[in-house]
Amino acid sequence: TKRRKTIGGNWKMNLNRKDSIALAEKLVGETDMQSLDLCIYPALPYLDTVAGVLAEAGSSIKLGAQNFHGKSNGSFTGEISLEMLRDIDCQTVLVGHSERRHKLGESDVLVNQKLRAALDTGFDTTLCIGETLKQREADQTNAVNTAQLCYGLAGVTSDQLRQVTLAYEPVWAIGTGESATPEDAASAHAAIRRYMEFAYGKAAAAAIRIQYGGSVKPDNAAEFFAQTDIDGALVGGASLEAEDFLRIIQLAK
Ligand code: G2H
Repeated sequence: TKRRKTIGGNWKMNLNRKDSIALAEKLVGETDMQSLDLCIYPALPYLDTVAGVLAEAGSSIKLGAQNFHGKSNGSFTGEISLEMLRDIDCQTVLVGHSERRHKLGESDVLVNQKLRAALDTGFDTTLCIGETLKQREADQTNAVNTAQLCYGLAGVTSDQLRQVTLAYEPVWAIGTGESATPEDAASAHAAIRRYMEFAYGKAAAAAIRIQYGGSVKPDNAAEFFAQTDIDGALVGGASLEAEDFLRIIQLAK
């Protein structure tokens, strides 16, 4: 099966208003999106501003939110709803990023609630999964990924699965400069696809896209993209510099 590659730029809690605009402007100028899907995830306060940059350029880069609350409105001080995100032309969201699981205490149950709320509201959703160093050393990589998929996707129908992209991000490789070897990543991706086949059948497993994430850079991206089960990347650090990110996009084409 030929799957269209998909690249995400997760800006995390970085860049101010001016730098967010500047980066978005550089990206819209230079991306031809015929052959892949591209999405950027600016910090929440600048989503609307970046949406303006994308709209003005008629860009097909998708706007994504790094976080959101699953309820549509109400007394949830400090939270932002999917309806609000849709109102500012945000089309896609991240769920289950390891930083939210491990630094901000998001459980599998919460990840599942958020994922289903996003799918029900019509958002495309990237579900992130991945093992910690301790779990990898205990040979639990595939067991952890399978459990996170099983909990994360509970109640998600085959129809809804078309709105889902997966991102495999080994926690020990995130922002550490330490990336998994392409072979390690490929074997985790293959196991993830096997689980998806078990859960949703052959066709759905062949169609779903699995991004790799964790210190992807211009000089290692090509090796990841060359693996059959790796369908793109979720890029953090290297998405903050237009030149690096554009290089990675180029390599995915
Ligand atoms: C993994 C990745 C983007 P980085 O979190 O989600 O970040 O490329 O900085 O490791």
